[in-house]
Amino acid sequence: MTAYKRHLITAALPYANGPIHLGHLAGAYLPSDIYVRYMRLKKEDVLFVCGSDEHGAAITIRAKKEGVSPQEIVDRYDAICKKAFADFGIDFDIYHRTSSELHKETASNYFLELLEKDAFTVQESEQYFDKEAQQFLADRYITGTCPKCANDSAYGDQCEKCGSALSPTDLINPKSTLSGNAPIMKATKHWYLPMQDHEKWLKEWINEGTFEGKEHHNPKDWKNHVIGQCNSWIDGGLQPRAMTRDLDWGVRVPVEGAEGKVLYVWLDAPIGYISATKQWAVDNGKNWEDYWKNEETRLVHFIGKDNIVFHCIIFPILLKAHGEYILPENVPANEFLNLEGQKLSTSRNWAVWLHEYLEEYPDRIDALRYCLTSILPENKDSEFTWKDFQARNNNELVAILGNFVNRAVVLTHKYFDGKVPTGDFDQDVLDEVKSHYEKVASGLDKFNFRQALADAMNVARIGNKYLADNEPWKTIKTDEAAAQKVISTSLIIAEHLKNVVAPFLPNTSAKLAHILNIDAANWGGESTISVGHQLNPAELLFTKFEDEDVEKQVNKLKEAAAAAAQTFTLEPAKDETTFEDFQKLDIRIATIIEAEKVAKTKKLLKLKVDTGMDQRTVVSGIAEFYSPEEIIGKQVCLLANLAPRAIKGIESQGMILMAESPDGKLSFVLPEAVVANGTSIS
Ligand code: B3M
Ligand code: ZN
Repeated sequence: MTAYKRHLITAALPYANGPIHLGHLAGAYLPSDIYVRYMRLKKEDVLFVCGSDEHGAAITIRAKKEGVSPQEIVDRYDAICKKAFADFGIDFDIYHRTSSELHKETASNYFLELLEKDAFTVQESEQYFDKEAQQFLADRYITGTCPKCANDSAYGDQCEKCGSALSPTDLINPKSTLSGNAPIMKATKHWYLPMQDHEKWLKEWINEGTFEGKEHHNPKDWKNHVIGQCNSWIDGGLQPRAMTRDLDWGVRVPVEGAEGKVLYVWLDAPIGYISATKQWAVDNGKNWEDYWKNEETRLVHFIGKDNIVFHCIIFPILLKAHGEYILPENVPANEFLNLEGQKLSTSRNWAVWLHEYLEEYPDRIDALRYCLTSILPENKDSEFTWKDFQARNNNELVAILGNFVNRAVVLTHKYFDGKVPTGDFDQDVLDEVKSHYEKVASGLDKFNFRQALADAMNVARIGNKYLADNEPWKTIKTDEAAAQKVISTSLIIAEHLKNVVAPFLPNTSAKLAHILNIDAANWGGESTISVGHQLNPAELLFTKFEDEDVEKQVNKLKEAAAAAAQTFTLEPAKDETTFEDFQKLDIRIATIIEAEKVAKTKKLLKLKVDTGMDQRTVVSGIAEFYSPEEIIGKQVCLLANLAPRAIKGIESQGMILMAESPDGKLSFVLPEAVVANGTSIS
């Protein structure tokens, strides 16, 4: 395996169609930032690139929804995301844009170079087309049911639920997202990447870590879920994939006869890593090719799991097909972060937005970094709750890290005018502390950020215990030399703490350096604190997050989601009716006693309900929202005197009343307390 001279670290280019939320941070940006900070501390040559992904249907659909131009959308969100990252301390060397001229030129040339190398096949075929909108439907312009996992809102290029990459024709029941209509077929010409020709080397590269007969990386260093997703995709058989689209927003296809066509966003976007590197090289007098065309460079992509196939299969094929580029040495993708029991969602506005958090809590940057790092979805989905945030902030940052540093510094000021009292240290405890550099490093080297943070935090734990065991505030009266030794040793522990937490908590590390009046963090370096060294006054590193804060944040989340739900258009009010007409309806409380799916249907359940008067069969269209098992024993409202109707050959004797939200979700209407079956509703 190669000894690397430099590292090129990329973090997924977020779509400039919305602000950054905690899910983005936990997926790619926080782990990559921690990793890069660690590499910089070790004085490695490392370049960290990112930028806005400004093409693709994610952008144009958003623009259409807001009734503004795509350019307005990307300008707005590029600025918001860029600022939020900078304010939060995600320390990119460059945050670039795929709408820049340099990028367009880079992507366009890359396409031409691939064309020259015969990397594509050109094919005319029938594609889905929306007659009403007069547009071909690919990617996010078309949705339907995923053939792999049955998710009914899979996109034309990908199912975000199971991660499969799809083609529009794979979707079951395809629907245009522009008009909601079923599409028609229409012929069009596209440039295809014959991915099936690349199966063999991809399999070897991913599973054995060999490339062109040489050892490329150790496959044991890759996460299992990443390899698993790649294999299941390759084993499913790779298909030719169109690298061009019939759209007017994007990088133009630079060949004759391709008018009205742009590059596929998943060809365009990863080349964004290359153009970002080029721009950085121009700005810094460096050679970009050192980072992309030199085997002594180690390329690592930090992404979320929905981007795995694009970074582990499609982009590597594009790199290999070109021939001059290196392949990623690792792709440490994270899984998803959920929020307060639900999936994060931009459209439902169920999210904690980074720019809003920073506005509200400018002094709690490291607290958020700490909490998110502690729960990173490294190998499985995880969950952020404000209650957990509060617990980690109060019980760990305030009570352990902050408390230890504060005690050590306050005692130094109280007894020794803020000067390090002696050069006589407790070597045993310092040795134990120093062993943590290796532990933290080993976690970070393996992308085990949670473990690495826990190990860094243990230095504060050791410090706290050391103070508690030795009680210098007591021994100062009986054995001053002993107290001096404990305080001096604690200050050295605090100095090491400043170093080991630096990749995770950069602001805390800097503050600690200031309080201790020493240099910023260094990795594993010898202590610079010696007898007589003057400290600065103590400052609190962290403050408590109160119950009111938790409540406020949870409410804010719920209110924002409710407001977003409200933006659906409601049904217009119905015509007036009479009390007499209403009285004709016999609505009763009944209990579901049996439930089963109706064969060959997606929506129907056959229920047996006890109405108090009788037991009867009702067919109800709720199967997409409730499973048979979970509803047995539930009370429901039943329209009991509805004329019987045959549904799929089953006679349905009544109708269960459901609340239907504007987006079509159904939920039961229930009496507030359990009441007798047959109770009537009027
Ligand atoms: N913009 C997808 C996303 O934001 C995409 C990543 C591009 S990385 C080259 O999830
Ligand atoms: Zn799926």
